[in-house]
Amino acid sequence: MSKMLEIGAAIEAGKGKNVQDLIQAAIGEGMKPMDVLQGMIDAMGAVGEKFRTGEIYVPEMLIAARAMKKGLEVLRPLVVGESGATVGKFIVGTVAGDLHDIGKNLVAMMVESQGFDVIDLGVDVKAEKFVEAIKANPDCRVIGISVLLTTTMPAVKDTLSALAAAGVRNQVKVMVGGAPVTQAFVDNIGADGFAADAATAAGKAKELNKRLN
Ligand code: B1M
Repeated sequence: MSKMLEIGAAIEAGKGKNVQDLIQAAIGEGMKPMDVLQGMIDAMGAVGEKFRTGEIYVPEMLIAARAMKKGLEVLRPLVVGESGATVGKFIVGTVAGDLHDIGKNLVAMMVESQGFDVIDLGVDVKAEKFVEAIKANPDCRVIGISVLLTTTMPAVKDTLSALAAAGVRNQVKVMVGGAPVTQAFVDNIGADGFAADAATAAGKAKELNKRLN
């Protein structure tokens, strides 16, 4: 069985330590960190499919997510590298009501690898917390909102309204992403950028950052 398949199986089985050891071994055998990362994302997608079809339930999804995060602890330094100088600040969080953060963490990692100073607000981030973070970082030009549930998508629009009400909306460009998000949704709520995956998000952050400098 290929190392990547073994990593995927260990993620699904929730064996975080195995995932870490297998990642080290795969890198040692010459696999690129980005290829390992993509394989891990695919493995989480397979977990999601099993949940969707009712083959597994939330607890199994949770243990897989934990194993994925353990793996990312090992992979992160290899992906982020020594990005010294910062090109700017990037405030990121998962929207209020939503506890999914694997994708958000990957986006944070990839944006950091492009030289940004990332301020991660975590999950279930209320609109006022985004407002406070922007006020505390007036030099921040780009913020990112991650959303994974159709039921929490309306909270993204509420967050944009809260930024406007607080008078900070024009200070930042807002990028939105997450499995259910589309460009049409982003346009419809008046956000500034959409990215379907973490690598694209890193490029989009750089593009949006330039637009306001
Ligand atoms: Co939940 N969950 N989950 N879940 N979960 C999904 C999202 C779901 C699609 C599963 C399914 O039904 N197939 C479904 C949502 C359906 C919908 O609304 N569309 C679902 C559900 C229903 C639920 C619960 C409601 C289940 C329940 O309790 N009945 C519940 C909700 C809890 C809550 O949030 N309030 C729930 C709970 C959970 C756990 C907490 C157990 C766990 C999350 C653990 C964690 O994140 N720490 C979990 C997990 C793991 C999943 C799945 C299996 C995997 C999500 C994931 O991490 N994918 C997921 C199924 C799926 O998505 N296929 C599912 C890997 C990750 C790398 O992909 O997050 O899409 P993703 O991120 C990508 C892109 O989206 C993009 O880049 C990332 C990397 O390439 N991206 C951005 C993400 N954020 C971005 C931001 C950007 C730009 C790009 O700019 C700022």
